Amino acid sequence: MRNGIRIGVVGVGGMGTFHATTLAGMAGVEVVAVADPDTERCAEVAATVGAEAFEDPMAVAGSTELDGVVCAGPDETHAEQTLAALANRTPVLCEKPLATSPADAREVVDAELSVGRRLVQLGLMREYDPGHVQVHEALAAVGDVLHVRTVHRNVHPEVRPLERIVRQSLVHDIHSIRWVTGAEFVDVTAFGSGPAGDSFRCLHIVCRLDSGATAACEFDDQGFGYDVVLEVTGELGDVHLGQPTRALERSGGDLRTHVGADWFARFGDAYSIQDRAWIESIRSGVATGPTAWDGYLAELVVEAMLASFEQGGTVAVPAPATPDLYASG
Ligand code: ISE
Repeated sequence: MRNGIRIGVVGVGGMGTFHATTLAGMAGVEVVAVADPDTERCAEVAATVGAEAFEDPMAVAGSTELDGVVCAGPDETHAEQTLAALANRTPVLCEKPLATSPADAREVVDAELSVGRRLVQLGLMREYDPGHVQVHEALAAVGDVLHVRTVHRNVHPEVRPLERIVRQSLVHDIHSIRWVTGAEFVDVTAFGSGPAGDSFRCLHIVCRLDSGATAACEFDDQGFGYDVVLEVTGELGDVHLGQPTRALERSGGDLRTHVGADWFARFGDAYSIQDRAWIESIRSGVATGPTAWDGYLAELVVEAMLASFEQGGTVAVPAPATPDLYASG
């Protein structure tokens, strides 16, 4: 007998574990399967949520027994596992990035198009952050958007190659810019600095959008802590979203506040709201949130940014026609 919505989670790293425990805590939802080649960790998470543990991620991604699959393994696995779920018409919550190349992302889009309805929700979760929602709602008051500025500071334990920084981190800023402007990227010009060679840690990217607006993304991977800023300048005013207010400690001549060292402190609520929205979409049969098309377009911008870093100068971003399936969203 079925007790509720049956979910499988692929990958039990930080995000996969978060999804597994968050979803398992929701009324009417059962996490019945978790998969990860790290069998020890997988068994631990499986025991915590009362699921069966699998070593082979594809056993869960391609299972016909599930109502939904979360793809939260390494970036390189997202496209293949999402395709396996799509082959069974199983709804997917895929962590970003959708893929690690535009061609692979396009394959997911094409598979979803051949199903003929949306089944993929992409984990670009800032759309669910209450602060980002407020920015979106405030846009009506500032008139046409002229410029968007994003700042993204991260503390990553290991030095990430540039390709990882852009694909794993900047992908959020790329999506925020598209989301608040409703415009697409025309071209990007990237600048970076860092300790040596290709290990840029501090990035600055200037972008032009097809609405005539501009955007600038600033990123720093070795900052003081986690910090995300979104600022929109419009014809009539601007909207600024910084770090949410926390208590200020005043002592010994210092003024201190805690910002958190990673994104869970800043975006924990957004992830939970996202996961609830995904379950709701499984119940209603109407997919919502960031799409596979958003993931594909983000990949095109990621590639253009990487090309600009590599060869210098301005690099054009391709502008594929939007398929009807994604036109209203
Ligand atoms: C991380 O993978 C995330 O998804 C965070 O939201 C982002 O802010 C961070 O930069 C990424 O490394």
